[in-house]
Amino acid sequence: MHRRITGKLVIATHNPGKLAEMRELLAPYGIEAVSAGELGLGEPEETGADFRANARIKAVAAARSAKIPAFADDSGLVVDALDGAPGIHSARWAGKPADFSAAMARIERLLQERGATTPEKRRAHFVSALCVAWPDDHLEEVEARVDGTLVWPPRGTAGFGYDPTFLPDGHARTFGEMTSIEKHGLPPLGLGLSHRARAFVKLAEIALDRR
Ligand code: ITT
Repeated sequence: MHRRITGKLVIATHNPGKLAEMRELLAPYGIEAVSAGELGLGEPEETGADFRANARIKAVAAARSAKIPAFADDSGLVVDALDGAPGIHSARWAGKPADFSAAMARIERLLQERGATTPEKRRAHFVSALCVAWPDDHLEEVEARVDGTLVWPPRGTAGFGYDPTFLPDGHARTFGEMTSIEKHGLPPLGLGLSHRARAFVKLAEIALDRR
């Protein structure tokens, strides 16, 4: 049985770009959202083997500490020519403090080494696994992806992370050149464009009531 999300929710992320997007996605549903940072929650170690497992680790840890339902996203960029890297290690490739220019340059260097110079050889997708966990360990989990190609040099300053290098299929602008509304591509204007928005549309279907 699916469970509806009502009342207060902690957004279990320490990534400001994601936090902003997750708040925007929740906005039409009348959910009061507080962030893990505002509650002073720690960051659990992401020891899962895939996106879904890591989203679950983050949501369960936050729900148990905060004693209210928690919403987590685990996401990343999966590059075909790099055998799926950086994948679940997408944040780690940027180092600490995060330097995504360096991470995008590293991907480009590896693509060049493999002779991946045409769009067909530069296929990639973003994945987002979303998990909502309740303090009694009930879970709602969804996952989605968006396919595209990697451009070089990076284009645009909007968004976060690898956005400037990712050109979603069917579009002429990278995520870094889109407003957040375009990147989400949500109804009534669209059906969900980004990985996170597509996963969120699935979550809304099973667990959210529009205000
Ligand atoms: P939390 O675990 O605290 O949520 P994080 O940044 O460590 O933050 P992840 O482990 O899920 O999160 O790493 C995902 C990385 O993948 C993120 O840091 C970005 O580099 C990249 N990423 C995910 N979604 C993205 C998006 O919509 N646009 C650009 N890059 C994205």
